[in-house]
Amino acid sequence: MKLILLLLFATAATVLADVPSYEDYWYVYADAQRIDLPIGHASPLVTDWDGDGDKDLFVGRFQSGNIMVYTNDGTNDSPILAYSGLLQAGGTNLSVPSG
Ligand SMILES: [Ca+2]
Repeated sequence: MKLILLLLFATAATVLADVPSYEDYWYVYADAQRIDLPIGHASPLVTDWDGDGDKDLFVGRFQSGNIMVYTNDGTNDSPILAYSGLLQAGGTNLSVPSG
């Protein structure tokens, strides 16, 4: 009985210790306008796309599957995002199918 209680306590302590905490949400702006997707289900990716040392933003869109590219004209601490268009290859918009 003591062993079971000890295991339960240890399990509960582990679960409680792993509870994540989240910050409040915030909006992301590009070209001084809030990035807003009409359908939602955005898939963001932050990476240094152009190799200039600051993080850029990619946003995959549900339904069309297109990927919007926002380059960072600011810094990593104070990003200033500018819409650069849809991600393309060979002049064609790339699309990632859903489903
Ligand atoms: Ca960059």
